[in-house]
Amino acid sequence: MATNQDCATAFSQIADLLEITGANGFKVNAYRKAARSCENEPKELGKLAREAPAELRAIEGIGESTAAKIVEFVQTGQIAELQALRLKVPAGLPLLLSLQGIGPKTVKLLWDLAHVTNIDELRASIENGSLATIPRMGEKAVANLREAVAAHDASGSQPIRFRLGEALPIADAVVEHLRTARGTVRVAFAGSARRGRDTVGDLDILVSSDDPTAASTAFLSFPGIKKVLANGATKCAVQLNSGIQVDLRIVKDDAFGAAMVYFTGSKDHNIGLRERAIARGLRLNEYGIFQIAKDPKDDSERPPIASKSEDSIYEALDLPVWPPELRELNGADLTKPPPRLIEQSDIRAELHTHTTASDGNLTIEELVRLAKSRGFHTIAITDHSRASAQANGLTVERLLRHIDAIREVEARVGGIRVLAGSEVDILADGRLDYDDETLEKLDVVVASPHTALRQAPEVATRRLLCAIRHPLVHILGHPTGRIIQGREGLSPDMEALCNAAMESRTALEINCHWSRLDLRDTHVRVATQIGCMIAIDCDIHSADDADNLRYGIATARRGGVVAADCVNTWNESKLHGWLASKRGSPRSM
Ligand code: DGT
Ligand code: CA
Ligand code: CA
Ligand code: ZN
Repeated sequence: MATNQDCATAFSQIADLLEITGANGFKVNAYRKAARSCENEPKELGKLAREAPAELRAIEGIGESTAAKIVEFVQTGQIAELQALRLKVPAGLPLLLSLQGIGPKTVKLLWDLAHVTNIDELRASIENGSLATIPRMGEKAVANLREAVAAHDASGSQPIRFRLGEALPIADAVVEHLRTARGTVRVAFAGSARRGRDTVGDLDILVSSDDPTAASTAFLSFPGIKKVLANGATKCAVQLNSGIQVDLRIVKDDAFGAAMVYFTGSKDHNIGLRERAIARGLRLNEYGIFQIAKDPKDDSERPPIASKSEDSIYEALDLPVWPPELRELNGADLTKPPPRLIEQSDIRAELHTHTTASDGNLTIEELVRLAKSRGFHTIAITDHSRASAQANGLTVERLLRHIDAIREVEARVGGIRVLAGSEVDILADGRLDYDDETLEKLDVVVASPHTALRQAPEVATRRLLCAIRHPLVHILGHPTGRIIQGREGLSPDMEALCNAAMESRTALEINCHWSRLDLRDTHVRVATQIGCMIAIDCDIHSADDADNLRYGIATARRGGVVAADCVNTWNESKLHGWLASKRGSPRSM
């Protein structure tokens, strides 16, 4: 079945091939836009194509022709235009697009003028010098291509992406390493890592320095480098033992802000900024914003209007400063002020944790002390229910004794509210794993799917709606059950879930573990647009898990969550008021 990602991939392949074959730019852009729309679309395109194809056209970026192609793809598994385009170009040519920094324009140039049709021919034409004789192929362009081929040879052809929780600690370590180097002024990471994407292709580190050689030497002394891919005056790239590539850019401190904007991306956001600049008679690049010279022959260096800080770049374009996590939305109106997004310091409660009673490795007391050390006013203990046998889920009898133990620790430790809860399995048919009489005894109920994660979307939607509407459930835990790079999980109708969650005042969880990040960013966006409540929880099994909060916060920010949307930011009385509203008689203090 064609997933949204499959549709997106097909459209961007069409766009690439059209561009390589010299098609009209409008057509190319229409397919690129359609690809991004498919990727960001929370509804299932396959389902729409089958059940309500007319609705496809209502999606921003999907027109008559692209809508028809989605239907064709869903019905036949193929798109005739894509097949036809593939026949028009040599088979090895599209693979050149997988080289870093090589777009369809370059591929077209290589094919038209250098008669390069695959990577081997490209490598040969660089080495024998024939490429350098082609018009429009400057020394720098050839050097970039050489670097790209070398990177391809080093990493193999399969681009691997790293999960946010694997990549960010490395980014932090590289930044820290460079901070202490001689001559470095400002150091930061940019790219998709800064935008908080759930996976990143490579890390992009930026450093400003008066002494570029010292900066690159320091970078190349970072421990764990497997291979140096590039080593230039302003640009280095390495591959670490873990396989991740780290790009370093060295800039003058005056240009740090402009470079941060450029290398944070996303590419789409950069394009939006650049169009805005052009419309105002300005030029924007990684060095700054410049006035365009009136006389085209006047190419004297002028100082930029803005370049030192990111804020100054946005100000010069008369735009609000966009948080990195939102520099992604295609078709977003850049002039519309973005919301004041939630921050990690807004979090004051953790509502999803496991102790040694089920599959955690902390005791109740250790968890409570951990939460106190974070300054939280509330922590919920939510061990697994009995159906999660592999996780040592609690029988009703064990649960009742566990509640007593939780009350005892709360009284003994003091200074923090400790909630007796459960992470109750949502069974395949939507029933919960404990009966209502048992659930009523709990202060907080997180209901989560753990099994039957390959259900058809309609079945999954019905199942999760049961849990959301259950009057004793507070939070829907990791709603889709996806594991990034592990399993797809459920694909429920997110809009239906969010509408029901809104009505029943049930919160939808963003599970902070970097292998889950579930809800994912696009789902969170649907939730915030509908206005439903979000829980951001670490699903703590061991002390380290509490540090995953930053990944959940990044995902929340990408979805446009503001503090008030998130129950974990509420003060004690508001949070406990909501929890008690789903119980007949609130527990007396
Ligand atoms: P990744 O590494 O695949 O997860 O995604 P990014 O966004 O980190 O992409 P990367 O590492 O290729 O480039 C970092 C940023 O540099 C990117 O977000 C925007 C900027 N950039 C790179 N290439 C281009 C380009 O051709 N045009 C524009 N406007 N910006 C670019
Ligand atoms: Ca990157
Ligand atoms: Ca990069
Ligand atoms: Zn769970």
